[in-house]
Amino acid sequence: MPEADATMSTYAHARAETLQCIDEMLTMECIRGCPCEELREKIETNAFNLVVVGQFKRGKTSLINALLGADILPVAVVPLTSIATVMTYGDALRIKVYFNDGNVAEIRPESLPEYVTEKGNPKNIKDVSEVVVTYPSYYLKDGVRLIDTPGVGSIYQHNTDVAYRYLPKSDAVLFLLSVDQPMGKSELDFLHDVREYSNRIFFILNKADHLDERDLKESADFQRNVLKEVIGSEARIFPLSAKLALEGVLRRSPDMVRKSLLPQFSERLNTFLMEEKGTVLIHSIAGNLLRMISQSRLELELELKSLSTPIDELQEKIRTFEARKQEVLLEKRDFDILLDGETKRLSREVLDADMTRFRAELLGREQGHLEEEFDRTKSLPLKELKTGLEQMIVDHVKQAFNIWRAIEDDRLAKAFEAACRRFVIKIDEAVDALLKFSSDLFEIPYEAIKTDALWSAKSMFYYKFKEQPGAIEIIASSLTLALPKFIGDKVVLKKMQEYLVRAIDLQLGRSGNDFQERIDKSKLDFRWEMLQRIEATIEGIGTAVEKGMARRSRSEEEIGKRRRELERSQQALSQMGERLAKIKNYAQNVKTAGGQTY
Ligand SMILES: Nc1nc2c(ncn2[C@@H]2O[C@H](COP(=O)(O)OP(=O)(O)OP(=O)(O)O)[C@@H](O)[C@H]2O)c(=O)[nH]1
Ligand SMILES: [Mg+2]
Repeated sequence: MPEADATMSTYAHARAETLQCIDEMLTMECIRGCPCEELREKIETNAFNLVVVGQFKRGKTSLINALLGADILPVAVVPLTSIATVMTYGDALRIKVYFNDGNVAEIRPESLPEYVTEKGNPKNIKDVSEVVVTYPSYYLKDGVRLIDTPGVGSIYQHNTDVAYRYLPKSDAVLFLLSVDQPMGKSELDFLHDVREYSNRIFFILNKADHLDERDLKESADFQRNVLKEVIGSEARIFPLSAKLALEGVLRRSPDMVRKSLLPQFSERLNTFLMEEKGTVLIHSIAGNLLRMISQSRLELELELKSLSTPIDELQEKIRTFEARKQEVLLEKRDFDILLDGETKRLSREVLDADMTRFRAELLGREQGHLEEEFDRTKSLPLKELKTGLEQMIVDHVKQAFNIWRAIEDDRLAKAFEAACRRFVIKIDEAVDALLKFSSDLFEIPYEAIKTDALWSAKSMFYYKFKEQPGAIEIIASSLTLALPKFIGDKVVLKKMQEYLVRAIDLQLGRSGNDFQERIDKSKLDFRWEMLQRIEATIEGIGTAVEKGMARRSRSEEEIGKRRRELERSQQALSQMGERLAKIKNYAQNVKTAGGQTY
């Protein structure tokens, strides 16, 4: 397998250079309030979720092993994977199991099948939420997370549910098909759903080793035509053999690896990851740093100007600036009111509406299940009948909420981000206007730099979710069983119906509160960060002028010394600006050239 390619080295260079610039800017006295640490962290923790999905037994798990070149995850001929496994970068192979009740256990690699497979952990009786495996693979570098999901469409509905839970978190999807089974209706339906969440899909036609070259081409053409009908355009399909690739790597046989056709796919995947994940962020960070440089240059110019402008004139300009500042402070209040309204609308139109819809759906579905299960088990003694039904309700409600919460989380995060994006633009405009105003007022140059907002509501929102315990507790039902069996049956059913409603409403209330609390907290964080931007700008301009004014009373010699210092800083800023502009240009070019996924 290729260990690196040309794109990677250029990207790696851009990334390293950006980090270097950040480090240098941290030490530059003339740059105030650079959130450099934060930006550095954004680059270092930039995660990209690559979710592997498909019908059961297409070879998803095998493909992950092949990509990593190691036999880590268990594969089998029967529906196997039942829990999602997140592969992420680490110095050594380490495995952690996260349970729904919030517990975490580190396990040995040979115990993995006891947690992630249908055989070892049937119907997820161990209540595992997900498994995280760290491994030192080149593919997982720089924040790529490869996620193995259970296959959909098998007799195990809970496996399908788990796969669906990971779709909203995907940044790109690897969709597995295989040559031994042409695409069926249920697979197409699944693809339809996947496309709701992602338009960045790689189609892989696995098990290519079953066919010779001619038949493989025929199979790929067939699948391509089927796909075309669903997605409306020509899809690129990567035929390969995950099994052969892994064998080739393990036996150190480059010939087998080549025959597996995996390298064609992995090269495309590499390029894509660099373009999508890396450069988009680098572009935006370089843009934001340039913006900071431009603002710092303006402040330097202001101080220089204040060293030489006649005092009367300067004081007159300061008064004009103060008046403008008051107007901006008023605008700040308007932002607050708007933001409040927007988050309230979000709670009402997204959260409340989703909760109502989910409740109706779940209740309808589970009332049906309850009746079916009652008919099936009503001959049992009352106590067993009750316990069995109660357990079923608890299991189903828990499962349904785990999945719903993950999906709702994504919906809210997206809606919140959309609402906030408008504010970021408005705030940036207000800041730009203030800077432009000052540059006109003091007659100094200023270059306004437009860049996309780096602030990400989505990641902030997810972060807050992580803090929430995943456990769902369900109250015990109260029911006396001292009744004759023939009346008791009816009473049990009625009580269980009530219990179902209560269990759902209790969970809904808790989840609703959790979500609402996160909306409120995210709003406060966002508000603080935004207002901070305006304040920092006002302060920066004010301080620069004050500094210049204060020096006016000093000796000519001292003023001259300060002027030379400022000029040196100007030069340093302009060199830094050139370096950042180069990085931004590189990222821009890669961004424009890329973009096509299927
Ligand atoms: N011949 C051949 N068999 C393969 C290939 N890839 C996977 N298999 C076999 O297909 C079966 C299923 O592989 P898995 O990787 O477990 O498939 P999966 O999609 O993860 O299955 P679930 O997790 O149950 O959905 C196993 O017996 C694998 O050995 C391949 O490229 N060629
Ligand atoms: Mg699997």
